[in-house]
Amino acid sequence: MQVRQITLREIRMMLIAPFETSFGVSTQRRILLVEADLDGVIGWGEAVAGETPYYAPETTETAWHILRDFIWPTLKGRELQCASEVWGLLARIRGHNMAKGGIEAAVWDAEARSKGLPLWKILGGTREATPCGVSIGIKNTLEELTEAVQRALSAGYQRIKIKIKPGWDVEPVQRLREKFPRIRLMVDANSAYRQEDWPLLKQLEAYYLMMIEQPLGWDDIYGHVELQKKLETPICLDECIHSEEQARAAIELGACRIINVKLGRVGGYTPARRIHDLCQQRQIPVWCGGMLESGIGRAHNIALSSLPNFSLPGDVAASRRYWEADIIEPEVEVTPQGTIRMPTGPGIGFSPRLDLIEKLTVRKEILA
Ligand code: OSB
Ligand code: MG
Repeated sequence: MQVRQITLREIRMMLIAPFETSFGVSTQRRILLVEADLDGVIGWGEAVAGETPYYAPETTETAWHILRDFIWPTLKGRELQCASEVWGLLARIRGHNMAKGGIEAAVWDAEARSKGLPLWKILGGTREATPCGVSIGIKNTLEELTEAVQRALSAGYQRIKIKIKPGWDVEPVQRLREKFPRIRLMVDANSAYRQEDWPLLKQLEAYYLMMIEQPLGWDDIYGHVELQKKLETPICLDECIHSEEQARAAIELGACRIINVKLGRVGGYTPARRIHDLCQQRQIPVWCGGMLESGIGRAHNIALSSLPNFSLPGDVAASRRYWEADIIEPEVEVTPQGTIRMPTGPGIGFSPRLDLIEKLTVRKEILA
């Protein structure tokens, strides 16, 4: 397959409701879509960088720059046997995993479409459906929080994750445990705590959480090793794991017992599958994280979640939790049992709604 052309597009999409984490509030997304033309077959990907560098170093702007000025010149006109070659070709570019993951995913989609097969099958997926959880942002009141949790449970979601930060941690968890003693509950701090806050995190252990996600610094493996020694609750790492090497270090050193895998954070399917395989060997369960993606990024998260060690419910939720109208057809739906079924069509198995995408586009560049 020859990489003939790529199209970059920035679309703007309003979230149904603002999403607050320890690092800020998101109301409108600036989403970078990547369309790759391989021998005339079009594949779609999403570079999942945020608007700000507060979760990870990349932003929508940096991803655009790296894709146009460094990734495109590397891939232009290349003959590829398969999409798994992309990661190696881009190895010279350090970091910028979200930019790499956006194009890599588009090439995988194109390869699967050209073979007429679902992407999840060519990835080696074995799960016909994936269990779903939700990620619930920081709310103004405990009442608002309990209502949001109740709605998610009524919709069937199998696991509830709430965002925490200093001042919004023990109380909300305690309240949820009173109201919902039996649910699968976890928290995500997005690096809002420091090692010396361990006694506070220890208090959370009274509420038997499934895991505590990324309590300490985004690059602090050692801090998590020390913290995990003090906690019985498993630590799950998100921000810290941006490569297979970081995953190996975290596992070998005991920094975590669970890993959240995000395609963008690790740079695409090739590193994501390696981390998946490593975790499987070491009996570390993984789950698929989310980045408030449009339907394109979400479709890729669904495909990734078909791999066998994605045994815990992910942050892969229905389109309607995020958007008034999603950019794919059909929209992502969650069954009353709280699962998403793997699609049966070729590629990502969802069709981009080109008319809607055009309307939402604020910037477009064709690289040929
Ligand atoms: O830490 O998992 C995270 C959203 C943006 C950035 C980081 C995170 C999140 C979420 C939302 O938790 C997951 C989703 O529903 O897409
Ligand atoms: Mg997280």
